[in-house]
Amino acid sequence: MALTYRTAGESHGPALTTIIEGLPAGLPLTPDDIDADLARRQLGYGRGGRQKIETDRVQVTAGIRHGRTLGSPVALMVMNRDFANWSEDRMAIWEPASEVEPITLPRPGHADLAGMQKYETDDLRNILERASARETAARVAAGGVAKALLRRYGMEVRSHVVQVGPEEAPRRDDLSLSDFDGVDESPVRALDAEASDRMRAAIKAAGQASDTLGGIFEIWVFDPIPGLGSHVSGDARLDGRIGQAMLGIQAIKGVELGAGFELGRIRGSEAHDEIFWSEDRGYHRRTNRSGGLEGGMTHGAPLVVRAAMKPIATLSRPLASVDVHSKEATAAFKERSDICAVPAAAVIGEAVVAFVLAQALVDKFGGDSVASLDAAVDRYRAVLAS
Ligand code: EPS
Repeated sequence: MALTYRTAGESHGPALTTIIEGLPAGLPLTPDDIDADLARRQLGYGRGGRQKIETDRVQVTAGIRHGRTLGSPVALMVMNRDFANWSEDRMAIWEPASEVEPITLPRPGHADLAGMQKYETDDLRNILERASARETAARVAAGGVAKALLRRYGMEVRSHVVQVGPEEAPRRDDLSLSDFDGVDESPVRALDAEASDRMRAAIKAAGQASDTLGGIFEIWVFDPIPGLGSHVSGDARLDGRIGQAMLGIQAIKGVELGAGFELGRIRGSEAHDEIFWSEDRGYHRRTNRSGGLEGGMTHGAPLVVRAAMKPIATLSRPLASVDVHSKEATAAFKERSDICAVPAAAVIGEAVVAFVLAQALVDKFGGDSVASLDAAVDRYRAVLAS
């Protein structure tokens, strides 16, 4: 069975739900496998008031017994504590206790206007609630499970923020797993202390100007098993699957794999990673411009994915819009929001990349139980070593 997940839930509804199907039985899991990432997603300088209300913790309602998966769908729930403030009226499931006016001033950069047209509603809350990046908590929950599966086979997923607005961190192509130790202690999840200070100052200045900032983050996956993904069809290529997963995150507008767009500017002799072999290392590369991917497959070097996030579209100094009732020019709807969420987006990026790799792992090695997955991976590793 293919490994898939689906989320449900509105930003200010009762809860977020994640259902994961196709996990092998017998995978050991602890609450911390999920909760640690949920907590990391809530960090970052520049978050708004909502994070003071929420303390995200997972509740498992199906699929796990005595700390191990059963092979049945795993259902995860993250409560929205803020729902208590919305349940009577604005987000009442049934008839609201008092009349709720529709919100008719779509925000540029949000799903509001196109969503109102598509779903034929004059109330942008009907769109906003699901378009909100609150939903990413549910994806991070799925990612925590995927990471536990990957970790079993020696694969570790990390992230760092490389740019906030105009402030860039020095480019690093040589990172190792231990370089990421302590990255969560930076208020913007940057590896370089000086860049971290500049990024923090940029967020502060944007906030003081009632504005918002985007940025760029990078995901690294260490020790991927070679041969995950496939060259045989476009939709089997890991490049495409990772691109889809990353671009499926709210506000992500660009993705690069390895040297990415730079590869369009240089010659082939400078662009590719020459192949070497030694007794102790087997096949290896001295460069990683491919970001660990060739022909839509992992080749064993770290997977490196970069993504650009646009600035948050809810502005406290709102942009020009039009009232969908009167068609009069007006300022867009204004709501409490974040100034910058790039540090959180990096954690979300880890989750979606982890899930794509876990899917590729299950696609390749199959099996209804981790015991059969273990055996298939061991056999394959023995073939690679021979
Ligand atoms: C979001 C708006 C803000 C963010 C939210 C995403 O929520 P609120 O409208 O409740 O202040 O805080 O992100 C989260 C709640 C979260 O947990 O990440 C949006 O419009 O996308």
